[in-house]
Amino acid sequence: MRRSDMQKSESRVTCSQLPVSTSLRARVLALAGFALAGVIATAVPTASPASAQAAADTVATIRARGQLLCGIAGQVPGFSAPDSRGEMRGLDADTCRTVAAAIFGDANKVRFIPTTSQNRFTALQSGEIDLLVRNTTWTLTREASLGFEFASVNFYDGQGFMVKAASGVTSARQLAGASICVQPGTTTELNMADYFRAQNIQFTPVVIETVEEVQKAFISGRCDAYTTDASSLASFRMTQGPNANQYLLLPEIISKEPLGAVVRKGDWKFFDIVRWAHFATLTAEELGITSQNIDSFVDSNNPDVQRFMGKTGDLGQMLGLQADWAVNVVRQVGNFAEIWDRNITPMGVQRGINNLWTKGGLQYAPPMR
Ligand SMILES: N[C@@H](CCC(=O)N[C@@H](CS)C(=O)NCC(=O)O)C(=O)O
Repeated sequence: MRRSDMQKSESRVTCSQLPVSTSLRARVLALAGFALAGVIATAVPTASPASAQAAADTVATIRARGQLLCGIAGQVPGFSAPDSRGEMRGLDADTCRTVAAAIFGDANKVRFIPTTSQNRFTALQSGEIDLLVRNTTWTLTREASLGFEFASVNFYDGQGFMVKAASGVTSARQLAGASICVQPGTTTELNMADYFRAQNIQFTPVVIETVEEVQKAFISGRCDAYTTDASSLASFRMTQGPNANQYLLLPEIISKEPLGAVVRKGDWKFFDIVRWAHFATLTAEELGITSQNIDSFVDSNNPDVQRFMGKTGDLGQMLGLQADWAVNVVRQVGNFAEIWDRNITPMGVQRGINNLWTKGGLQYAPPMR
């Protein structure tokens, strides 16, 4: 299907409740002459406006505020969703916490800001958030054109399709003529178009902004299939409880979706902290250090452990942090395996390529020295 045909058949539902954009637009437009205003006004970020903020000292801003402002999805169990007590839980939420633990020695000094697939990038560009950890795929465009850098990857994912088991569909190749629910402003939307065009298969995208509405549309039968990152499909299935087996994940994984933590380009001090907070969780896993046993490593004579604990060397100082920054990350949030097991394992998703490199996976931390 050609793009023009696709657009004709596209059904668009716009969201009336965007958590960020209203105040965001007002704030940005108030900054007279600020290069970003035009971008926000059209809500289609294309240039590299964040370079205007390259000189900003994000860490100083975070310290002065006393809190990290972390953009998350807020509605994706396993990644970021409130628990019964209203605490934000999930892999993305914990990634935010590792950064707060590194900067403040207190993983709780985070304010979670819900963003949508559509407004997440303007929220980061404008400074409404310091850090974006929202099921967001690392792509060339997002770095080279939107003015961001991906500091870490917390989940190597891929795009999948879910159908109702009762439909009898068992392969994405059987989706000819199907209507497929997807969220806008995502790599998902683009990959799907590429995939079906390459196979010469016609389909109707049903583009819906909020995850709640997109899932409702799929459940009610308004679309025949639902496509997004396979991890999010697992999350959706889990939330269906006893009805979970009514939904089937098709075998085709059609893309690479390295999901990670995103910062504005140019503030390397903050970039380094976000990146090495993640590497600290991997290094701890590699060294066998957990939130539970970390105190038993205090007197270790292993030089790698001594540096990790801040007993020798000056790694903390180099990052502008306390000597025990990595200890705070692991004690308060856990090593990567603990973070994974707490958030992802309950969805029935295997570690697979997200394992440490020593176990055949892609998670690899450069030396902490
Ligand atoms: N990884 C893709 C897709 C991201 C995305 O929006 N995923 C959906 C999957 S459920 C999501 O997070 N929705 C939550 C929401 O919109 O609140 C991207 O970066 O474009």
